Amino acid sequence: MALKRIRFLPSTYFSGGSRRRLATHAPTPDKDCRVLTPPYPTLLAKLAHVQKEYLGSRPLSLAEKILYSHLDDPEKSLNGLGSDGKGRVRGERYLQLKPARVAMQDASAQLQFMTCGLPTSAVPTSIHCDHLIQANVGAEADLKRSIESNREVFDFLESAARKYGIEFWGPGSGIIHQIVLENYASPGMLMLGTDSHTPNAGGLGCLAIGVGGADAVDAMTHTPWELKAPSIVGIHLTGKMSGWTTPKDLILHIAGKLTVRGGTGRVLEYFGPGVHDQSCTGLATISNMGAEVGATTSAFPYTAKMGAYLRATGRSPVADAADWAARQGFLAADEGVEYDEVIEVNLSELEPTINGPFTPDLSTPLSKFAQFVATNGWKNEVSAGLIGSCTNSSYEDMSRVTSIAQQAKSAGLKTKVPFLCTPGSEQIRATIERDGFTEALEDVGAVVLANACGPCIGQWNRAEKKGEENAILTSFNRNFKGRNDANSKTMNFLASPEIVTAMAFSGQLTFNPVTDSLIGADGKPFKFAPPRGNMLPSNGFTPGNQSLTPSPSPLAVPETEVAISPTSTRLEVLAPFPSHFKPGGSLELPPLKVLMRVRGKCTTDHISAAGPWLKYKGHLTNISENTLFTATNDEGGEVNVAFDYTKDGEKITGTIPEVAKRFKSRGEPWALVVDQNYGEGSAREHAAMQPRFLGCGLIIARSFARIHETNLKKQGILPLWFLNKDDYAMISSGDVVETVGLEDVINGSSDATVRLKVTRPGGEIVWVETRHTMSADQLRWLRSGSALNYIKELAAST
Ligand code: MIC
Ligand code: SF4
Repeated sequence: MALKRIRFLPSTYFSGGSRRRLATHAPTPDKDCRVLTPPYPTLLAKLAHVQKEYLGSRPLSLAEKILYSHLDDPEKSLNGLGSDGKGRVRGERYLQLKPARVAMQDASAQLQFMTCGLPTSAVPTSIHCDHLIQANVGAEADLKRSIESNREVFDFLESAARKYGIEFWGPGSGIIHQIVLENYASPGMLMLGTDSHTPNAGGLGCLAIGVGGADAVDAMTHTPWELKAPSIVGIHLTGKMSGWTTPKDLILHIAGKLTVRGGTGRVLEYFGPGVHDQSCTGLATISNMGAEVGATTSAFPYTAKMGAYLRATGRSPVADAADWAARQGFLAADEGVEYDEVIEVNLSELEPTINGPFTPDLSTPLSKFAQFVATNGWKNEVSAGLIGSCTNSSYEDMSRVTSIAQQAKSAGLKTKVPFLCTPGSEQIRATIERDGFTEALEDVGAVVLANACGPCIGQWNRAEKKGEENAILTSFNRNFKGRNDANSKTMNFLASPEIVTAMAFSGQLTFNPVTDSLIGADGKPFKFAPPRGNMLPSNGFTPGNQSLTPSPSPLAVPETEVAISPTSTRLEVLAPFPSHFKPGGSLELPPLKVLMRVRGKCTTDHISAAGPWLKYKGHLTNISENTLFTATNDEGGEVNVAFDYTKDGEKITGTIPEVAKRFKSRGEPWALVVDQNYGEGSAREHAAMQPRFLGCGLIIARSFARIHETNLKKQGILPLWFLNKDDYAMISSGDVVETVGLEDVINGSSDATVRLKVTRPGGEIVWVETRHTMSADQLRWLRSGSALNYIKELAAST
C-alpha cells in the first residue's frame, strides 16, 4: 500500500509575534556520531597501501592523502606508476573515487537518481531546501509564503527523501553549507555536494567538492566518481590578522590574485602558522569562496579550533577520532611536500578588501576603494547592505557585526539604508537571538530574513532601484550581473560582514570605517572601534526549532509514493537524452549548426538565470525557456539575440531560446562557440541540461570552468577547447561543424585529436584544431547520450 504523502509545513514554526522568540533555549544535543565519524583506520590503511604500491616515499599534500584514501580500486587510477613513486599523478591521472557523503540543494540530483531504480542511496545523503525562499518583508512571513508557493516541490523533495532514506532539511532549516558544517562535515572526509560552494565544509578539514547532480548520482549509486587529479597550490599563511581584517578579506585578496580562472583544476591547500589562528567558520568562509577562483576545493590541516567546533556542535566523538587521526599524520600535509605553486600571504599586511562590481576577482584594498569609486565616476551612495548567506553567517561573524551595531546604537545611529541579515541556519538564528544579537541588530534597523539563500540568489523582491544604477554591499560570495535583484545595473560589492555593516551606517560608498568618522546623534564625530566577537558561543549553541532537524540515518521507506503530476508546471519526469550516434554507425557527431558565438563572460547565471526561474528547476521544459537569455552574441553584441537562416540565406532574428527551439523542432542538432571560462560560477546542472534538451551536441570554448565542463560531459555534450584561442572568431552562426577524429578518440587511439570541419553558408570550408579532455569513461557517456544512460546500460548488462 502506498503511504500517504506528507504535506510539509511545520505549523509550530509560525507561533509567536513579529519576532520569533523561543521560550526555552535548550543546548544543542549531542549527535549520534557512529555514521558521522570517518573510518580513520580504514582510510589510513588504504593510504598506506597506495603509498607502498604506487607512490613510494614522496611526501604528500593533505588533499592527496584524502583523495588517495578514498580511491575505489587504486589499481584502476594509478596503474603503471611503480612503487618507486616515479610518474606524475597531478593534472594527469583520472582518479576513481568513493566519496563518503552527498548533500543536495533543492531539486538537484533526485530526479536523476530516481531514474536509476535503486532502493536507497549508497552513501549518507541529505537534501536541503534553501534556494526557493524569497526575501520580502522578513523571516516569518517570507517563509510562510514561500512554503505555500513551493509546496509541490517541497512535498516532492520530502517524499523522495523518505523513499530513499535521505535526511531532509526542510525550508527554514538553513543553507546547505552551514548545515553541513554544523552536522556532517568531518576532518579528512571526502564529500560531494550539488552546489559549487560545497567546499565550505573545508572549514572542518573535509575535502568537499561541488558537482552537478549527475556526479552526485555516481556517489549515490556506488559508481566510482571520477576526478582528474588536481594540481595543488600551497597557500602559506604567516603573520596575524588584526583590527578590521577577517578571513573574508584573505579570500577576497586571493581571488584578486588568482582571478576567476586561476583555481581551475587545482586544490588550494593552506598551511603555515596563520591557519591555526583562524576559527573553523573563518576557514569555511575562505574555502567557500575558493569556488570563485574555480578551485576544485580548498584544504586545511586539522586544527584545535576545528576540534572545539566539533565539540560545540555535539560531535565530541568525531573530534576525539580526528585528534587520533591527526596524531597518525593523516590530517596535515607531509613535511617537504612539493606544491605546484606556493602563494605567500602575510596576514599582518592584509587589509579589508572589497571585490566587484560584477565579478568576484576585481579586488580593491579598502584604503584605495574611495579612489576607485571616484575614478569610475560612481555615485557615492550605498543603496543596501546585506550580510549572512552561506559564506558569512557564523556565530563569530554575527557577534562581530553586533559589536559594530552596539557602538552605532550608543552613538544614536541607525543604518541609513536597508540592512538585511540572513542567518545561515536555524541553530545560528536561535543562538544569536538568545544571545541578544538579533535584538541589537534590529534595534539599529536590520531586517532579519529567513534562514535561506534569499537575496544571494535573486530571491529578493526588491522594490527600490528598479532599472537604476546603484551599489549594494554584501558579505556574499558572488556578484555577477543581475544576480541579486534581477537589475543588471545593480553593482554588488563583496566585503566582510563587518565592513558591510559599518558602511550601512554611513550610506556612502567611499566611507572607510578604519579611518573615517561619522557624525553621532550628539553632533560630534564618532569613529567605530575595530569589531570584536567570539568564535563560539560561551553558553553553547541552541538548536532552535528542533522539528526542522531530521532524525539521523532514516531508513528508506520504499513504498512511499513520489508523485509527479503530469500537469505540473514545476516538476517533470526526466526523459533520457537520445544518443547522438546511430547503432553501428559512425562515431563522429552528426553535422551541427552553430547557434551563436557567445561573447565574454558567460557564467551559469547567464546560461540558466536564477531568481524566479529556480522554481522550475524540477521541470526541464519550462526552465529551458531561459536558456542563455542574458548571454551576449558576439555577432552584433546584443544580449539574447540569435539568428536563423532560411534556405535562401535570409537572416531571421529571434531570442536565443526561440532560435534553439526552432532548431530542435527541425531536428537539427546544434553547436555553440564560447569564450573564456565558459560556465563559470555555480554547479547549476541546468546550464548543461537545458542546451542538451534543446539539441546542443557540441560546445567549443576558449576555456571551460571545471564543474560546468563535467556537467556538459555528463549530459552528453562534447566540450572541446580551441587549440589556438584566436580561432574563436573563425566560426559563426549558421556555419555547419563536423568532428573529424572523434571516432579514433572514442576507439581509444592514444594520440588522436578532434579537428573541426567548418562549412560556411556559402560552401567555403575551414579547419579548426581543438583539444579534448575526455577520459575513457566520459567518452562512454558521450556514446550513450549521457552518463545516466551509461549507468543504466551497465546496470542492465550485469
Ligand atoms: C549559487 O550560489 O550560484 C548557487 C545558486 O548556490 C548554485 C547552485 C545552483 O545554481 O543550483 C551553486 O553555487 O552551485
Ligand atoms: Fe545559497 Fe548564495 Fe550560498 Fe549559493 S552562494 S548556496 S545561493 S547562500
